[in-house]
Amino acid sequence: MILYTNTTSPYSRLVRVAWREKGLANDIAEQVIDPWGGVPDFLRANVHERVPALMTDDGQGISESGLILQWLERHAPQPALYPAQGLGAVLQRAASAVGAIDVMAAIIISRKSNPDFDTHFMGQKRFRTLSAALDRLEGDPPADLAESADIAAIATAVALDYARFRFPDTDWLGPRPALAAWRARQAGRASLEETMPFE
Ligand SMILES: N[C@@H](CCC(=O)N[C@@H](CS)C(=O)NCC(=O)O)C(=O)O
Repeated sequence: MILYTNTTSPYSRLVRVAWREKGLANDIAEQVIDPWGGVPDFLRANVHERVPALMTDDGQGISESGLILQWLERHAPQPALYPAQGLGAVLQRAASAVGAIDVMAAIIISRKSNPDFDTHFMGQKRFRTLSAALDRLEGDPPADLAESADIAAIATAVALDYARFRFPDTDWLGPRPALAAWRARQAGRASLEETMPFE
């Protein structure tokens, strides 16, 4: 199996962390590519030319991080990304975290076509909802990865690290002590350490 990825993409990191938490890191070849570079094998895996994209051993090209995670959960059910017990609460937290990732990615992309995006009313909405999502997680943080390596915990770690990576001038965790303590407890987790974003 090949996972097309890059070193900055938070969507790719969701999949890369989940893969490691399931103990399958050796079952997959990660290929770092430039999604703007027209790499032919990658285009076969994802017609939309975005990372992550998975090419399975039987030649199925699966893109969209959420769909790849569904495939992964069937392929290796434990530890569960979507645990049967408390599923609603896990998905509610995951929605806040994945939504925060979407908002940050939207800001980065929108800045490319509109340098004033941050002050545009759409930009202001994006930053407002990003803060609201983190506030919600502050009030109801996920379980630690050591307890439950579920989609809420993985997505929260990816969102917090992406916020620090892309928006380093903002103190995201200072005003959110519960989330700060939560992230500190995940320090040293191999799945996170091996996938920290870098340019
Ligand atoms: N909804 C997709 C989003 C994937 C995505 O936007 N990936 C970005 C990198 S973070 C990308 O490849 N961008 C290249 C492009 O937009 O052409 C997912 O969940 O996988």
